[in-house]
Amino acid sequence: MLRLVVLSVLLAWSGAQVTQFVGEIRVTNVDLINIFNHTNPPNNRQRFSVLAGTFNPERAAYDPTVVLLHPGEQKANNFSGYTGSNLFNFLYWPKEVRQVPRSVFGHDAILHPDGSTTLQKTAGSVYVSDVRNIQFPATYDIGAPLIPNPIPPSVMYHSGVWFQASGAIGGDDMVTCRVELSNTGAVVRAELVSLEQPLDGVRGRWTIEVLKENACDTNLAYAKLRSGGILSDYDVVYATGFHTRKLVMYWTEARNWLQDPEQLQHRDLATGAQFYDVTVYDMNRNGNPNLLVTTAAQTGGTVEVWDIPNDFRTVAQYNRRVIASGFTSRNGGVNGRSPKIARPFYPTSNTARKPWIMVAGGDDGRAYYLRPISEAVANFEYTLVTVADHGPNQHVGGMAAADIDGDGFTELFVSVRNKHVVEVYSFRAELDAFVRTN
Ligand SMILES: [Ca+2]
Ligand SMILES: [Ca+2]
Ligand SMILES: [Ca+2]
Repeated sequence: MLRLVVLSVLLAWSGAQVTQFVGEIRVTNVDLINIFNHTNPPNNRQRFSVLAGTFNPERAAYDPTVVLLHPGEQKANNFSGYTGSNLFNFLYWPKEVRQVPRSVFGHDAILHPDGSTTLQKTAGSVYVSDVRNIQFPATYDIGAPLIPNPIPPSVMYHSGVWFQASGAIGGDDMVTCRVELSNTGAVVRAELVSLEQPLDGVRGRWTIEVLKENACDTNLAYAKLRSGGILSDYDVVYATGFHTRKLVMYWTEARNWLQDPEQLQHRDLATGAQFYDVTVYDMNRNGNPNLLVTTAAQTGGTVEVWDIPNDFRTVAQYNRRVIASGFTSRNGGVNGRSPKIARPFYPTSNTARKPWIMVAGGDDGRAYYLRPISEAVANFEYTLVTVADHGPNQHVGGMAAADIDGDGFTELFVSVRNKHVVEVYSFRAELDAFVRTN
């Protein structure tokens, strides 16, 4: 009897809305968003900015990347009169516009992978902006082929990861997936490729190499993992195939990825679903990394947490666990998919607990978070809480989280494409009391 009472209290609490709407920022055609973390900010309100990719449904129109500079300075005004500025204009549907780790170039930089499969925007590439001064970025096309092709390539890039793929030439290299689709949406080619950094860095000519055919096409996550193999640790890449319908891992038994491509190994972890997002993070705080994965679907999309076994190469020992399901498009079209991204975050400055998970519902028009119901490492139950519901025919493609004003409570950013806004929500003080005492 006591147990039942406790449970019902917990459910009532966990269903309670602990975010409050702060304001919205106008960004035309906003899609995926990510946080930019400034080096040595003068104060906490200038620590973060937000990077946004955009998608204009007009044929052949460019889609800029937009930066929302220091939104922490605008929170007290509820972002009234505040807008972003274009970082780079000449893009076709930039996807995961992200900060490049500072170790790659020794200074701040931003990656813009682009390319659409329709609307005369199929000439995708990979761009990097040198943002030592973010107000005056210098942008380079690192995906351009060594020999210029009179026919623009028809290819779409989504994301990218950085690591020392080749030790032959100094500097970290990029590994990414790219895809070409036919007019009917069939996969023409889906490739895992490397972009090797030249000696003169971002300004130089990058070497592009196709590492695997019939590979991935969307997101990637990098992890350095130990195993019982020849090497003490391995550079491992997990990648999703939204179009190729699989979740794949790649590693090499050679000393580095580009030394001997014949030794590049791959295993399909799962097939048959439209795998969209993948992140490597220790979701249950047991010291072992997990995969946080989404499958996007017209009906029945999922958020999943996988266990990576001690020897990451043993496919049979991966434990796949659906933690939220039933995501369903409400856009009325055959191409509607839900959910899109799912990423770990902390609702307060207390990071000594399990992370929560933000979930962008995509074509279901909603933004959510998943809250763990227990800190026990063996418990993977979460409560799904709706942060915002924009109704049918809206697209919530991206979410991002950071404590932009340094008050200890995280802000959630939600991109609503058809309304052309990024909404901002804050976690409230009531939450802190709950997190502290449980
Ligand atoms: Ca290198
Ligand atoms: Ca774990
Ligand atoms: Ca805050």
